[in-house]
Amino acid sequence: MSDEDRLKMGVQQAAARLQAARQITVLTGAGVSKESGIPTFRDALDGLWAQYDPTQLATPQAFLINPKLVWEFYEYRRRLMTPAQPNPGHMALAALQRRYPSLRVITQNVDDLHERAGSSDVIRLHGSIALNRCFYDCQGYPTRIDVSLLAWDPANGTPLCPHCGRWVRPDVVWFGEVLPSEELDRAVNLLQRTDVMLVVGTSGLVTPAADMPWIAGRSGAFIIEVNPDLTPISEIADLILRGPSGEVLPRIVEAIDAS
Ligand code: BV8
Repeated sequence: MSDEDRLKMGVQQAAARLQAARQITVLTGAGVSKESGIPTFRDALDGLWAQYDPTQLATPQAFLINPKLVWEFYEYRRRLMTPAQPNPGHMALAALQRRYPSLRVITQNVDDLHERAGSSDVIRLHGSIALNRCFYDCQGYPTRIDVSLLAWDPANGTPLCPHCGRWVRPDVVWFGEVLPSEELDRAVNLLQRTDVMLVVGTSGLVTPAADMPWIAGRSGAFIIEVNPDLTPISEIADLILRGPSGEVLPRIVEAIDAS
């Protein structure tokens, strides 16, 4: 059987499972934004950033050692994300939620492409790169800061909190930091009553997000993985659709609508 025939058959199986589902939960990673032009964590970054490992910059320790470097790393990624548009994969997940309103997307991504594609009530495990907050949350967590209202010289590095005068940081979850408890609790509660889970565009290496397919699987969920490559999650996937999410997900929606 050719890869295309295998994928065609898999898309039909996925469509049938989703149509029969009571609770569909989707977990996305950087791969779902790849076709929007946003590099994944596995991709080499260009220029200055090619010499850095993102996991070594996305930590509170790195920020305390060199706030200006880490701030500029996030400004670089914000510039990459600004022109990015939702791709057909994001649009397909929003279309699925319109057909199945209880569907929820849990994302590891810090871009806003799911929301801009029309997905609602997205569970954001790792925060949002578009937002900033006081590094010390001096007014309580989260002390959000709108840096567009601050007069500051980027040459001096990060803006300073208008309340306490200390550093402003991106409102994302860094490695070594705990995830927002409300989002994590919502995700786990959902997974325990999920009967079909789509795992899209994640290498399954970062925890606790990477544990989520196992949580759903233990609760009896049928796991469908959408990824051009195999990952640790492939070992527990009941159905593997090998391909880019921007091509595979729209085909699943088409198969549902055609049936
Ligand atoms: C925590 C926000 C409790 C920031 C991110 C040792 C010491 C300390 C901690 C740890 C340790 N060992 C493990 C840990 C836990 C650690 C961890 O998992 N580390 C990893 C490096 C092993 N996790 C944490 O620290 C978490 N907190 O555990 O708190 C704690 C506290 C203290 C000490 C211990 C425990 C916090 C993790 C959150 C980090 N923040 N993002 C920012 O963005 O800058 S994580 C970030 O990386 C992303 O959000 C995402 O989660 C992850 C990257 O993974 P993916 O999204 O999967 O992307 P990736 O590039 O890896 O893969 C892309 C995939 O797409 C590939 O499979 C590819 O094949 C596929 N693809 C490509 N093209 C396409 C495609 N798929 C579909 N279509 C395509 N077209």
